[in-house]
Amino acid sequence: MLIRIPRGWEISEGEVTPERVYLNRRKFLAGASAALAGMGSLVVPGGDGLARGRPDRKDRSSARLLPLSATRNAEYQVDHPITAEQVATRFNNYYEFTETKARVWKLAEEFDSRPWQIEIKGLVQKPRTIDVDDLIRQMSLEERVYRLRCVEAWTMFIPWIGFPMQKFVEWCAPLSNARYVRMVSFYRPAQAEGQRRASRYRWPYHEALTLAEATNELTLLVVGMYGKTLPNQSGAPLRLHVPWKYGFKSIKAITKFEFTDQQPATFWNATVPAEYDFLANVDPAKPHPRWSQAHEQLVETGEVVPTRLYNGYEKYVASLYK
Ligand SMILES: Nc1nc2c(c(=O)[nH]1)N[C@H]1C(S)=C(S)[C@@H](COP(=O)(O)O)O[C@H]1N2
Ligand SMILES: [Mo]
Repeated sequence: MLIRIPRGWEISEGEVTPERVYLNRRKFLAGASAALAGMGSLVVPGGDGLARGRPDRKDRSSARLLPLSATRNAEYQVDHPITAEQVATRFNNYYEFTETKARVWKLAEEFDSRPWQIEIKGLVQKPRTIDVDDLIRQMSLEERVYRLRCVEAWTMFIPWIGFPMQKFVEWCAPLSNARYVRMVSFYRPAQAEGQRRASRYRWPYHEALTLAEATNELTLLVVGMYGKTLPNQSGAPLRLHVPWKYGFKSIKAITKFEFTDQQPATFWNATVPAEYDFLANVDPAKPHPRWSQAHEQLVETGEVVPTRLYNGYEKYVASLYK
């Protein structure tokens, strides 16, 4: 059975068949392994798991990935082999850089993702700014394998390393009238060519969750993947992953958390309100206006499988939407 999956989820972009995606995949995999062979090892042993703020270029860009160890949490597994690292880190949506998935990793290579300050503001006891590595040191890290289901109907299985957003929210100490958490990414046109183009996008990328969603046990703030620090193309130094929602909710490169009592605007909803809603929960019965959401394609194998309500996480989250 063939479904047509959209290539970008841009109105201007066409759609491609799974065969075409498969061919592209083989092409980018070949390119990726050649690049890896030329670079030597990406991992520098002997790190303490956190990128320290040294001033040389490679440290600033997070291009130098450091080993990051965290115990795998057995509660959060998938019924499918993990997606190969070279696939997950060479097929990205990150419109600050480009709308072409296979080019993101290259264009993001020089991005300065360290040092990195994170601002916490709004309805909290004490607004503050903290360096990302100081924050990470205060959280205990774990590994969780989650499904990542893009609204474009493709899926990967990724071993993230991070900490529950619930712990982070507790640490922020929101006031009792806080109802939402708004998250904002960076605005740096000099380093991100997608932000230099005249476009209809309202940079910086911004997203939000209800406080109940942010403190659900599944919601993870991510600082690493595949046993290493997060590469730039995957959202270094800090991103979100909410596995029961379409991937666009999982904002990358977060610079700001703001607690509010009103529902914040979100990037894709503001751009195309008829197509992307605030909740964006994975739901096979609710088609996108331009394509079905009943099935999805596994990026690595090309296999097409049925989509599950809440991306298979119904038992954790269904009660949020009663
Ligand atoms: N800042 C930012 N975050 C973002 C995006 C983006 O363009 N910019 N794309 C989103 C989309 S559509 C998806 S599917 C996931 C993709 O994450 P991945 O590239 O690690 O697979 O990131 C999300 N987070
Ligand atoms: Mo996506």
